[in-house]
Amino acid sequence: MITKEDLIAFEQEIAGIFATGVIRAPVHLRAGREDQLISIFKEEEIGGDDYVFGFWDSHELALLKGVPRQEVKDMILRGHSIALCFPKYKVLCSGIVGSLMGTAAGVAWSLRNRNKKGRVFLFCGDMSAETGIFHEAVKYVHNFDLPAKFIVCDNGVSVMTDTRAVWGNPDPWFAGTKYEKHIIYFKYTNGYPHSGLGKLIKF
Ligand SMILES: Cc1ncc(C[n+]2csc(CCOP(=O)(O)OP(=O)(O)O)c2C)c(N)n1
Repeated sequence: MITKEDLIAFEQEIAGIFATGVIRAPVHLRAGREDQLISIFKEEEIGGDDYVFGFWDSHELALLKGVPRQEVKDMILRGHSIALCFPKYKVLCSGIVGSLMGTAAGVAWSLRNRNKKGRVFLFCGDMSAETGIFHEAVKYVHNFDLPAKFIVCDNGVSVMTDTRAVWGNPDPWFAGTKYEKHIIYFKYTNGYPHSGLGKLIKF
């Protein structure tokens, strides 16, 4: 079982390697949400049959889903941090905002209609959760009661822009709606900059 210390140490190791300039691609590090992610994986009993969808900040998700540490590290060193994909472990990520919500709903629809085991868990940020495609995917999953949950990790910002100021509301759009049944929401403060280390790394 992956611990909080494992997740922190992994990100610290990647930060150290990134600082040397050997990873010639973007890396997004996260700190401060380890407890929440661990308890979501535990409480939801996310296992081998389940699909995990994530975005540019998915190192922790891959580790928690069971991808071996060395495999995650190798993939990052090869420049794929921003879009980690491990089909064998049902971990699929993309660096494009809003790109996977429809896919996640479609996979949930397919699992249901082919009587397959497994559920879908899509992890995204607070600004991603304000996109139209997120709303559509949640609506579809809700209306057909598909086996999918959307986990919104709210760090308050979209890169460096205040998400709530942009949308003119202190709460996410789904707060207090029927759609919350399919959404897990938590707040955290990221211990790293949005991308990289906040300083110029020369390759
Ligand atoms: C289509 C598209 N537009 C812009 C970007 C650049 N971009 C990457 S992450 C991000 C902010 C997303 O904010 P949020 O969903 O809150 O994610 P988090 O802060 O948790 O990383 C943006 C604008 C992108 N990756 N894809």
